[in-house]
Amino acid sequence: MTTPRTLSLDLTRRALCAGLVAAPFAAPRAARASLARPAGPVILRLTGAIDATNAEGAAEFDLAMLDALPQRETVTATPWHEGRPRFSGPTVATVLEAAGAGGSALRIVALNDYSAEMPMDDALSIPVILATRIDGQGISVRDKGPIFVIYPFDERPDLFNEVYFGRSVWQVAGIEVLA
Ligand SMILES: Nc1nc2c(c(=O)[nH]1)N[C@H]1C(S)=C(S)[C@@H](COP(=O)(O)O)O[C@H]1N2
Ligand SMILES: [Mo]
Repeated sequence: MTTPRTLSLDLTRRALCAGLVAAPFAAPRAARASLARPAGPVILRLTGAIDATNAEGAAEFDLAMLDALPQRETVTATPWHEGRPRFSGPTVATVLEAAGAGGSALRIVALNDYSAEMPMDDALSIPVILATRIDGQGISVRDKGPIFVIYPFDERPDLFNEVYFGRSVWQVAGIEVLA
């Protein structure tokens, strides 16, 4: 018969074992996180606080890799487009997950070296899209592509203001995950 004392000892031993077993496996998890290597031109480069890399200190994505992630779309007006186009692409959160990212904020960097800081909370609580398509068509650099940060303004009219316009980086080339 199991007395309360031996039960608690048993639980303690199990907790210790779990800890001892879990610890060595927890650390290499990052290294094991797999991220395919891009076959085509790299259009997005994540750096900083990321676990999954496929280049020196970076997680690089070509268009096919971004297309392979779950897609989100939103139909919305923006200050930069006529009418209400349909924007589609992976969400910022999806891309962060693919790169095993964890941090407090993101620095979104554009081809022209403009950059804006996005609080991690935006990525976690708003389906912000890294749009790779407008009405199903790829976005040329001339049209502020290949990636345009799109907040779902029509779904969330409260976001339609300068704070979020400033975070709506176009010609996105990189995301630095800030610890
Ligand atoms: N690539 C890039 N994205 C950018 C900017 C920029 O200069 N370059 N400016 C940002 C800021 S601060 C704002 S308010 C809006 C400005 O858009 P507008 O220049 O069309 O008014 O875009 C944002 N996205
Ligand atoms: Mo701005």
